[in-house]
Amino acid sequence: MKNYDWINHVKGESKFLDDLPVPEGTLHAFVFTSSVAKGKIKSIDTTTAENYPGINKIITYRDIPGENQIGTILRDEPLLAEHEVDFIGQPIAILVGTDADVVREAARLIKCEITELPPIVDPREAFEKGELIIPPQIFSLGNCETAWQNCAYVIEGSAESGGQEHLYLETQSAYSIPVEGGGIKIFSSTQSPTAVQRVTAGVLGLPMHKVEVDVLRLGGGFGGKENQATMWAAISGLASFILKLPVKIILSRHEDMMFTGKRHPYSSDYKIGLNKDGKILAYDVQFYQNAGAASDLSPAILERTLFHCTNSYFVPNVKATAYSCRTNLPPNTAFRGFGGPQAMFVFECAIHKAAAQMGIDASVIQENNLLNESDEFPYGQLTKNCMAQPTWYQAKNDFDFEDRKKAVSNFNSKNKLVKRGIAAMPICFGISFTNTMLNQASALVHVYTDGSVSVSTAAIEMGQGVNMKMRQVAASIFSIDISKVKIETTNTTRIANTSPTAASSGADLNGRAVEKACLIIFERLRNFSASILDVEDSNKISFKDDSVYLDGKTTGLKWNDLILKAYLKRINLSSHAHYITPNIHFDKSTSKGNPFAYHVYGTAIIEVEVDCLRGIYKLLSVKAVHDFGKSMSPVIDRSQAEGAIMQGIGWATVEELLFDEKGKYLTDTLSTYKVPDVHFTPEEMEVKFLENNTHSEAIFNSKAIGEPPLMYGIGAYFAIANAVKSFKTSANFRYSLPITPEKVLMNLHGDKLTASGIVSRIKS
Ligand code: MTE
Ligand code: LUZ
Ligand code: MOS
Repeated sequence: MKNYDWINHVKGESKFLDDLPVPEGTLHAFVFTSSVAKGKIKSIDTTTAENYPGINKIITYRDIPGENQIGTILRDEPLLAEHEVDFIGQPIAILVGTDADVVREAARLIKCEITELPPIVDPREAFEKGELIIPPQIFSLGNCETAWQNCAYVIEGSAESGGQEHLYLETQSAYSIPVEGGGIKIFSSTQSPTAVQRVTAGVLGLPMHKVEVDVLRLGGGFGGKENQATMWAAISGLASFILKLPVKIILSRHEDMMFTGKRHPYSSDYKIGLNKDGKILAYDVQFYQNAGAASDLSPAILERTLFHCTNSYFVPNVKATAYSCRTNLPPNTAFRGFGGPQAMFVFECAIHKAAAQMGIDASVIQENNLLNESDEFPYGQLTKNCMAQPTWYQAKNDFDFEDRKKAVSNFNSKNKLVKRGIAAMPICFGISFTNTMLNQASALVHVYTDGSVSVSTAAIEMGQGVNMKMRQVAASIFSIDISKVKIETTNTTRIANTSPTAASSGADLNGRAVEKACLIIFERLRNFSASILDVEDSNKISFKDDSVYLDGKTTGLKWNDLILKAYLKRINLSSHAHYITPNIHFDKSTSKGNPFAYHVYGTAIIEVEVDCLRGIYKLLSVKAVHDFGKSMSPVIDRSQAEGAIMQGIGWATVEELLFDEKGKYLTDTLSTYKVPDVHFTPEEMEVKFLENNTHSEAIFNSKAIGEPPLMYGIGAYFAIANAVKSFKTSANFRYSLPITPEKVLMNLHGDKLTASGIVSRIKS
């Protein structure tokens, strides 16, 4: 099943927000933002800017008719700064004018005096100063304190992981028009139309039914539009509401990179204990999350970090503590993996360091500790249909892991300046929003009198192919050709109270809702068919290939004719359905429960080659055995896996997000922030489907695919680290992700380079 969207993307025919035709007189908005990371606003003078030709209005917090608040989990983020600023790029005023250039030119004419205060950019410093977003969160299993004494090896260390820019192709954008009755309609590039609706209604002081949000598709979200599209939608909504005219805002790439939050950098300490056979007995870890200046989704991300602190391993004694630290960076936010990758990296560092001390390969410890059936996670859930070992052993066999390891060490013994490295990376990712309440979705299905079908859901199409999957569900329930099914825009008037399309659960949740809604109509049609065919038992009726069958034989009655007949007999051809994930619960007070519908597993093997003179490297191969369940669309799912792997490798290797001690991003352009390009992709990439999977929790026995494969990318870090170690066994580097060529060079020759004064800038 191909994804029809792709054809339109390639032809340039797909529409994105900025392609929507707008009425004449549409205004453009831009923001005047803080240039300092922490300070008190002394004065603001907008008169010169206001008189600039083409400017209609400059809006400050005083003009907000409702509440100046966009926080969702916690109410700690103003839409427009009032008296204080907390990060560079924080909006202070909105400029509205006749075109996109005019508002930007006028922004430079605003005079704002800010008394600078010392900012915090380091999460550990924030922790020390008591700047926590929420109280410390702890997950524990067994008893760590008493377990250490049974350990033959106890290894301690720390690990750093950097942020990551989402780099969705379509930048943050929104367009609002005033509608009759004092309401507004917002077109937004958001993963969460309901968040946009609720927050904008609050800002405007309107009931939610006066704010309609419509989303056609996103040019990528990757989590960056789960919460942070809301600010830009609220800005255009506010401007449009005040001026009673359509207002559009589209950020440039540079603005988007400067103003918006990223993946959270983490700084962590760990202690791991193993017995003499290499079984992990205890793990104690502290995570310091760099949350940025407001809570955004940080508490939920922090929690997912804890949920994934032992990756795909069984550890009987665990204590994991997590701190969400308030700093003066733009609020960090959801990013594919949602705190999971950060946690899994730390555990892999612990294994890697332990292996080095024990004089064995890390893969020995990995294999020795993989989750088994009915093992307990630190949050009390037991594994079920656990595929940690099946994926590991299939990868090991299919990709000749033992032979490849030998080939790598052979290569290394023969080559002096070029070294190879290999690493395995198993993953385990929990599927469901960890906030149980969010695991709901609904669908609205209409069958029109010509037999064509319209489907609305809460799912947002952002390139991941969810619309195609929804079409497949409807077409398959009705047994009609997929061309008869259309997926509508995601719209809060048609589908209310939507959860964000996130947590990889878009297809799972919305697919089930579509299935339910279609089945309701299907049952009506089956009963109706039975009545017109004069059959008593409607179970004898089935649908196949756009036709009605009786006892498995065709009746000559076509879908289109059936629908028209049903309409004439006043049969209801529309249905709405609501789905909730069954049997999930989580008690926040004890941090125990059954939060996930199921887990996704897999194992990747990554091989790299490092030029040990220059520190540069290339990816030779990435091979994974992934647990797809029974894929609904192997083409889409494979492409999701490959894309996620490259995004994960980018995070682990070349994507380095730097900021200075004054809270200013140093990498807010594409000339300073490196993302993997086509030349960087491995020469060989293979994603195999795990054989013999019997999983059956999600729609049509499929499994969520969006986020889990990103975490294979962590393996690239260790493959490179291993290559470096084989050049310089004494290399005793800090675990600091991403492992950029710069860091590789410093690990290889840092002592000499520093001594010769070549390097002053690079610290790690
Ligand atoms: N794939 C593309 N092409 N673009 C995206 O923005 N977002 C990812 C993933 N794959 C994304 C993507 C993220 S962060 C999530 S949570 C899932 O898609 C969301 O979609 P799903 O729930 O339908 O898998
Ligand atoms: N968003 C959220 C998420 O609100 N809760 C989650 O558990 C989650 N997980 C992954 C990505 N987004
Ligand atoms: Mo994805 S981080 O759940 O949007």
